[in-house]
This record gives sequence, C-alpha cells and structure tokens, in this order.
Amino acid sequence: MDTQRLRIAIQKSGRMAEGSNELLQAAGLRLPSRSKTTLFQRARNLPIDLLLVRDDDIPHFVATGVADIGIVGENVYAEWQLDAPEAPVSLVRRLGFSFCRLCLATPKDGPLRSPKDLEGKSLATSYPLILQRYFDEQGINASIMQMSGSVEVAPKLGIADGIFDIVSSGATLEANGLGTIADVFHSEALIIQTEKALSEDKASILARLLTRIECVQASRQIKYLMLNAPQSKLAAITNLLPGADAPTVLPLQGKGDMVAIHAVVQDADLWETLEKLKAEGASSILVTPIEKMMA
Ligand code: PRT
Ligand code: ZN
Repeated sequence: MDTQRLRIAIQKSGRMAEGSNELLQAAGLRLPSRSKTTLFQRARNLPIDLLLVRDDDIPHFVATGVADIGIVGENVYAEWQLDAPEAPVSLVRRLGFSFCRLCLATPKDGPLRSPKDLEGKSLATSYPLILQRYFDEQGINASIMQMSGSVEVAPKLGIADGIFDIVSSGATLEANGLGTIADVFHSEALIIQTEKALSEDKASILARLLTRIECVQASRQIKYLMLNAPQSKLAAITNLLPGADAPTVLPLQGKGDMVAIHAVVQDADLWETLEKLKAEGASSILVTPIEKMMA
C-alpha cells in the first residue's frame, strides 16, 4: 500500500455518507466526482485517498490496515469492539453528527413496560453484543435474535416480543406501534484509527487533517455578531455577549455617541441574547456564519 497517502474509509451511501463527505470537504479535501460504482477516490489537492464502503466493514478495514482511519457510527464501532476486543483500533475524535440512540422498544399496547419485564422474553436486534452487555449489567435473562434489517417489524410478525434498535426521531417506532422502554446507548459519528504505526508522511497528513477538523467543528459553534449601540450602553451590551473575548468597538462616523461592536460569539441560545441586546438599545444587529477559524 502507498506509504505516503493517508487512506480513509467512509460510508459509501447511507446516513453517514453525507456528513462524512461534508466534513472532509470543509477540511479542504477536493474530490473528483463520483458515480454509484465508485469505491475509491483520490483527493486532488492532498495526499489522501477515500475508500467508499459499507459502514459495517469500516472497523475491520481499519483494524487490518486496509484503511488508516475511518469515519463510523459509535454503535457500529462498539458492537465490533465487543466482538473483537483485542483488535488494534482506537477512537480518535467524536464528530458531532449522525446522533442516534439504541433503545429497547416494545408494543405500546402490550404488558412489557420496563426492562425488568423482558425477563425470559425475546428481542430482535442488529446489535446483539451491546444488548447482551446491557442485559448482563441489569441481570436480565432474555433471548436475543439477530436480524440484519427491518428489526421494527419483528414484534408485529410475532417473531420477537420487543426490539433493540436505532432511534432518531422516533417516527419509525411510532409507525410500528412501538414505544421506547429504555435508552441504552448514545451514538454519534467517530473517527477511528489503526493502532499500527503510521509512516511519517501519513502521520503528518493525519495531524494536519485533525487540526483542520477541529477548526471546522469550532467554527460551527460560533457566529460573527455585529451591532450598533450607544457608547453609554457599551458595558451592558458586552456583558451580554456569550463567550465573546475582547469585542472590537469602532466609532460610527456622523452618528453621535453611537459605536459599532463586533464580536465572535457562541451560537447556542443566540436568539435569547439577540432579544436582550435589542432591549438594551442595540440596533442594526447582524449575525453571520464563520467559515474557518484558526486560533
Ligand atoms: O449500507 P450500509 O451498511 O453502509 O448502511 P446501513 O443501512 O447499515 O446504515 P445507515 O446508513 O442506515 O446508518 C448508518 C449510521 O447512521 C448508523 O450506524 C448510525 O450510527 C447512524 N444513524 C443515525 C442512523 C440513524 N440515525 C437512523 N435513524 N442509522 C439508522 N437509522 C434508522 C434506524 O435503523 C430506524 O430504521 O432509521 C430508523 C429510525 O429513525 P427514526 O428517525 O424514525 O427514529
Ligand atoms: Zn450497515
């Protein structure tokens, strides 16, 4: 294998594919266009190649060195680790997208209302090892039936009493007359890496990529805020700016004691802050995204 180009395994298509691609492109990767059959993409501007595969194969590819790193759901990584605890793969970064939960769910109109009710019952799942670990922790004896998809139909077909499956909005459970009785595992997209030593070239490109990803993640949580305010309100207004470090204050030509205030602020709860700023006398308030920020 090429010792100079970092190889990244990502999901070819599915719920992780878009987020993985967007993140890598935001980190500066320029990729050739791809068709449905593309399995390999060579970045045009960086020594990085992408391997486009099924998400379930990603931990194995990283463990065996077919790929150096991978982007995969925590649910897939955790299940695989329970199956291969000695495998040389480690978690490098949490990526903050593809959030979901693994939940126990049972028919809403049935008698199974809590995990303890599952004693002696059967559960269908694509994540048998995570479920078994939970049952062991809880001291519950239940039988686990592995299914590779369409798990939510199992109770209706009479092949299991309940399910253990991925839940995001809850709409799929609802549509199948199922209700959650326990949230067992929380998942998001992760970068995982082989524990085998990387060549110097690969280690250096990985370090650059991870720094860029940190910048992308940091800039997604902040906004650039601009507003005008009377000089007399400066202290009150800057006190309201969430996480703003040393805002810039500029005089406004021909506007008396009015000043312009510019600051980088945290995006969380920004609407509430804007309302308070307005109440303190701020006007012409503008909020813009920050595409890149390097501290
Ligand atoms: O073809 P390949 O094997 O690569 O893909 P896949 O079909 O196995 O996986 P895919 O694309 O469905 O999901 C990839 C990863 O996205 C999962 O491993 C999770 O880490 C993450 N993810 C996030 C989800 C969901 N949200 C999700 N909602 N994976 C699956 N779902 C399914 C779930 O199985 C259920 O059928 O969506 C349904 C529930 O959604 P709600 O919104 O109705 O609750
Ligand atoms: Zn899969």
